[in-house]
Amino acid sequence: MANSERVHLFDLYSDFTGGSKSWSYNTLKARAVLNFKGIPYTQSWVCYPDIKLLGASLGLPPNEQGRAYTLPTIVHKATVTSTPSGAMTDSIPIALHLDKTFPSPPLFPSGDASYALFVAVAKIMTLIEPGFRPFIVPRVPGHLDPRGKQYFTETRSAAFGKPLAEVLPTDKETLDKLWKIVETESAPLVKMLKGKDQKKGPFFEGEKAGFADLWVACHLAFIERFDKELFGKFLGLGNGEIKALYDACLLWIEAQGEEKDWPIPQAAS
Ligand SMILES: N[C@@H](CCC(=O)N[C@@H](CS)C(=O)NCC(=O)O)C(=O)O
Repeated sequence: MANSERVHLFDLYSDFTGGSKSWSYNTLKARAVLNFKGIPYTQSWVCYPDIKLLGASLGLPPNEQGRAYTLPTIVHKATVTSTPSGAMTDSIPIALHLDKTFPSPPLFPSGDASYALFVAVAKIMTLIEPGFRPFIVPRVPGHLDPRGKQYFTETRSAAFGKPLAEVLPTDKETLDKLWKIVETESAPLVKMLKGKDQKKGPFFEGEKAGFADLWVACHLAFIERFDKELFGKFLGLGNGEIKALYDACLLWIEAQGEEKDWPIPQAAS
């Protein structure tokens, strides 16, 4: 049976517990799709410097853009044929593959229109992100294991061009400027969620949830894990539309697969 073997999800380690353990909006995207569709899966937690070794050990080709190996990665030998190990990586291709393999419920309930909606929502999230990223990224290392913490601090300090600790905004002018970005760029999302007169339901498509909803919820969860105050401000946007969306998606964000050890050769630290 093609689908009887469980999917395995590689997620990033954190010291958060229970439904909050998964924190990266990228890995959450794959997790949310598995949970949304009720696909049985196993999971294991990976330390940052081991992601590359994991990818190589699974025979994955390096990514063409960005870092060579990234999570989320899944293994599902029964349906992934692009690698002999049954591994594939990258959150959107994973979501599309799972949607094809496990069609119900659909990630795009109105077909092409839902896909177009997702593309627009994802673009809007990239516009909002500069408003919250500086609050979150500097707080990540405090929740990683020691090797992950060192790797993350080094690589992200290099990406920001200054020590990560100096990225966290503290002065009022910067705080106001960043919040203005959030308010301005999230206004279309609030408007879309509010809808016209008769709109019912907390999702972009009313009562039908889809990938666009999960996408936003994954970003909100990322903020929630590290900055409860900022998260509260997000939930207060509009007239509670964002809060209603998050609350309705929470079960798909928080659900967990069965823990399954997947040993990875250790990188030298
Ligand atoms: N486009 C990729 C991006 C994934 C990504 O950047 N993942 C990060 C974790 S949030 C990662 O694995 N980084 C590896 C590294 O920093 O070495 C996706 O959506 O899957």
